[in-house]
Amino acid sequence: MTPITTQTLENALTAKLMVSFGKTAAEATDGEMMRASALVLRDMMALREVETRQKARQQHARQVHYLSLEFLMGRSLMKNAYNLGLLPQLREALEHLGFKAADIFEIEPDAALGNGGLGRLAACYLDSMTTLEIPATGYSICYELGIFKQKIVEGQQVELPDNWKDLGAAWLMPKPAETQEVRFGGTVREFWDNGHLHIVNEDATVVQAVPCDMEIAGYGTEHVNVLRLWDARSTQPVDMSLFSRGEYLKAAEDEAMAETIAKVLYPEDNHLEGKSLRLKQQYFFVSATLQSIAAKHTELYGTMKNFHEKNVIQINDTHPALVIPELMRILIDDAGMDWDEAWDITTRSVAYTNHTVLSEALERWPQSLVEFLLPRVWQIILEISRRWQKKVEDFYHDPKKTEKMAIVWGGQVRMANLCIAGGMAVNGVSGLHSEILKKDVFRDAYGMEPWKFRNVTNGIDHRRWLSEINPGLDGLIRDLTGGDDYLLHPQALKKLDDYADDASVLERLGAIKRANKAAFAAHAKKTRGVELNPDAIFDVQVKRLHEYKRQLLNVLHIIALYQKLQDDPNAITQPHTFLFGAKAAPGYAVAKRIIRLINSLADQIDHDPICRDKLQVVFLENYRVSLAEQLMPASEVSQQISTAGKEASGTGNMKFMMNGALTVGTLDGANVEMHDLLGDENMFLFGLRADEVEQLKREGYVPQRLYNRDPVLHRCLDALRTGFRDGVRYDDLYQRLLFGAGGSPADEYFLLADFQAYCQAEKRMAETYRDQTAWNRMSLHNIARSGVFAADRAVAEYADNIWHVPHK
Ligand code: 26V
Repeated sequence: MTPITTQTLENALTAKLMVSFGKTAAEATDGEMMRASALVLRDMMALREVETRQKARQQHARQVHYLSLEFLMGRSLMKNAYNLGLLPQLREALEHLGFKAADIFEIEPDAALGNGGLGRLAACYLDSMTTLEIPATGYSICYELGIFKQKIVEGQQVELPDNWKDLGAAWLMPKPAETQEVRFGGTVREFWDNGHLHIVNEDATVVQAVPCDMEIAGYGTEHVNVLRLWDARSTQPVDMSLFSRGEYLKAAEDEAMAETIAKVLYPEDNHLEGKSLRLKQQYFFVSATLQSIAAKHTELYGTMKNFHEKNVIQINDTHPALVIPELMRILIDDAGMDWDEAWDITTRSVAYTNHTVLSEALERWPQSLVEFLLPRVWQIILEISRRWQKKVEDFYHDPKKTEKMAIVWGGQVRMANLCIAGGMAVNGVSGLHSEILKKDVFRDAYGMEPWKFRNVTNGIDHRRWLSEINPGLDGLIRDLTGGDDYLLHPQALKKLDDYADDASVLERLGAIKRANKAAFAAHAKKTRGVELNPDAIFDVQVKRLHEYKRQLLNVLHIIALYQKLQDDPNAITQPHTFLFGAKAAPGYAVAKRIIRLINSLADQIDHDPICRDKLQVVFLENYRVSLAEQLMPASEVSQQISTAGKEASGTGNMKFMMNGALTVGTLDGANVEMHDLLGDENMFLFGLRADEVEQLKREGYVPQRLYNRDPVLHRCLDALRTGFRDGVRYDDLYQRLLFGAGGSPADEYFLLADFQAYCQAEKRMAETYRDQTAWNRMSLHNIARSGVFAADRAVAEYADNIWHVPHK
């Protein structure tokens, strides 16, 4: 392939501006230039995608289909230019044409079609699947509105709609010719025709699913995959002739249903609300996806009998679990197979990843809703459930186990059990999490079918999360490892360990961090008007707000520090800045209270002259992928302080580590694996272990005792009740911790139990920080050992152990 020069790119941009917007470069706005850039790159990727697809077809390669209700893609312009090897040329071309490249990158909205970890993981995996040259497709919904934009008004979260498509749609290629029809409701009718039994869904509401494809370029390869996002449309515009036939209302209803399905991403994370629209979304995208896969497969092979040989369907949590009965439906009703053959194919095609052990997040749907909305799928689920139950009974002869493992029980459909029954593999996302699945959450299923259970520890796209966003560190790595080998072989980062005693390297590493902090401070000043001291420790907790993630524990420690400072203004010598970023699910009242508390505390400290140049708290509004990209390179301390056993893996922890931040954390999720690599000496570990948490729960945990015994804790909890200078009191949070409320037990997540240990860990951290050489050495070891947390490694494990597909 001939390399693309700045000049070629410049010409392409000029032409694109002209053709698509009727503008010259001099007339175009930043937004138009961003879209023109996207279109130019999209054209290049589209060509390669056709070639990739043709090659896979010729080779009859096995295809991976990655189904997820969420893909938290973030911005794509810099990423695609980077992967296509065009970033320097694009920058130059933009500047030549009179634009500031940084402004063009900055104007792109995040494609925020996800809540947090689960959605971002899917985005990282698309990059790796493509880079590893795996023929893979991602599938999701083309939500009109992504995760809400967060504003903080008088300390409180306000949600605004995230209209990302105005500029973001430049990446999308509608493929109306590949539209699928998805049917809801109606009745199931069986009839015989010429000796064949036919099953049809009559009087159903039909919604059209129109694919909008987003091209995904890999790094260092011509391979291009696709993220297929389904848009919902009504079958036809409301037809007035239906009116006279009394069908007008039905038509109007269909249109209303179609319009709402792809409207908005559900903003709950780790909490299920059994809303019928959510179930419609799930079936809509599952059915459209499977029909399109089946159509392509049949076109190529003329049969569905070898479906499992040529396709593997990975489902991201249980949200796409309806693939199991839907594939059964297609194989039985459309392809004419009998039950056993269809079941054999289905159970060799689908694999399930679990991402949470929180019981409130395990999906259960009311049977009445499934029955009403998806009558044929319901019949199939019932039959799957009946057969599974018989198998369990025959194996265990234990009614308790029968109940626990049931798919349909007590008027509910339990999606996780459906996935275990209908899948060939079930995996957790970190070593600890996968063990908990086997020992606890899915214990009985593991006892019956142990071969299905695996672990694949999560990983992140290290090209985006290190090389692209942290050019200073990327430069150092290239110098020390002798080039850019680490981009495709992340384990090459290990070589950095050799420089642990090289003073000049450690100093350079420190200088890079200092420059990144200054850059972040400048960005924060410009975009939010907050003043950050780049000489303070940047101590960061950014993630969704949830009680189990224990942002409140972080707050309690800061209150303790603040009170210490009241007693002795010289208690802190090293300036310390605590940064928070977190969205709360709109219906999660406690989470919203904690956001308000962080803002109350920030305001209090801000207005107290004692704290000047010593202590600062900042709540960063609207935390999202593009903000994380600014923040990770500037962070020094990574707060990963969830109650042990609750965080399935975490992936933010990996991003911090790769950018040289040191972790203050519990032995939870992938922190355990980080600790295995780093040892006690390179991270600040504290708190109860997962088994100790369980033991304490069994023995009876009484947080009040700790409150009565520990005067520091006592005083800091009392501060919640007294409230802050803004006049807001947090008696509700105090009550929750000491007495429990609304059905949840006192201090459900063991903050008080870990409080002292946490304060000590923070103290050790701050003391270590005084010795910058020691700090930088620890930081270097963190970067050096972060290679295993590359998504390339994780995807290769999926490919080898679950999908059985070859890869680069
Ligand atoms: C559940 C629900 C329930 C219905 C409404 C929408 C919704 C959205 C998400 C979820 C489950 C979220 C589970 C999740 O995000 N888990 C996170 O997955 C990360 C990637 O594996 C992992 O690093 C985090 O530890 C885990 O919390």
